[in-house]
Amino acid sequence: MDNKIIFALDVYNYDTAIELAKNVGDKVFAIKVNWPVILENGIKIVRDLSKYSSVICDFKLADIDNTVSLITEKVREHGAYGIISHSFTGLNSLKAVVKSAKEMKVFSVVSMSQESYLDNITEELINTSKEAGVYGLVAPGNRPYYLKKVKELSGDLKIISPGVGAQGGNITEAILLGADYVIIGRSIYNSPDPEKTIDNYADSINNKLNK
Ligand code: O7E
Repeated sequence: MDNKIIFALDVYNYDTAIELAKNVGDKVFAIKVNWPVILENGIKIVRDLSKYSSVICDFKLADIDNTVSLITEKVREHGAYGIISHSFTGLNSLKAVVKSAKEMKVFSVVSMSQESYLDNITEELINTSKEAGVYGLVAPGNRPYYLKKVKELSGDLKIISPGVGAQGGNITEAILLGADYVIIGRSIYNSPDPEKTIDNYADSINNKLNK
């Protein structure tokens, strides 16, 4: 079984971030960074973290084409593996992200782990994402109805799913419903032994799926 976890590294402190990346980097598919670590340390931390794992920049881009292109180019310059964009901003904006990303993978949000207005337009968001040429979709691992719906409509696109652990979702259920990778933050970085916690998640997947 290949590695199914994307670690959401939502911490501020540089040393804490690097230490966690060092300890768990080879046990996860990728590390996802969001504003907490970037606002404190700047985009340069992406290069430092990339020594230990592929890095996905979760900036949930939502702006006009020129602005999202400028941000995407900067992220690419720092060696990120992937970037996350919203898709409600429409085809033009999302296409601009895909174009500027070049070899970087683009994931677009089509449904969130908490109820949102996206729930009314998930199907349109998937169609827009497909037309823009994204690599994958973000769909909730803790809301089975929406994850299933996204899986049914996603075609060949990868699905990455937050909401497992602290937000109540179950890792094996999310994978069985169609998540290719699950995004997990607090229940790993707040645990007394993050490495062991990841091993336990991996064991629960193996036990359930290899039966
Ligand atoms: O709840 P946690 O601590 O396991 O962290 C979940 C992470 O997933 C956190 O970084 C949060 O910003 C992100 N996330 C959601 O929780 N819900 C969503 O709908 C979308 C995301 C997300 O990661 O979107 C881009 C992939």
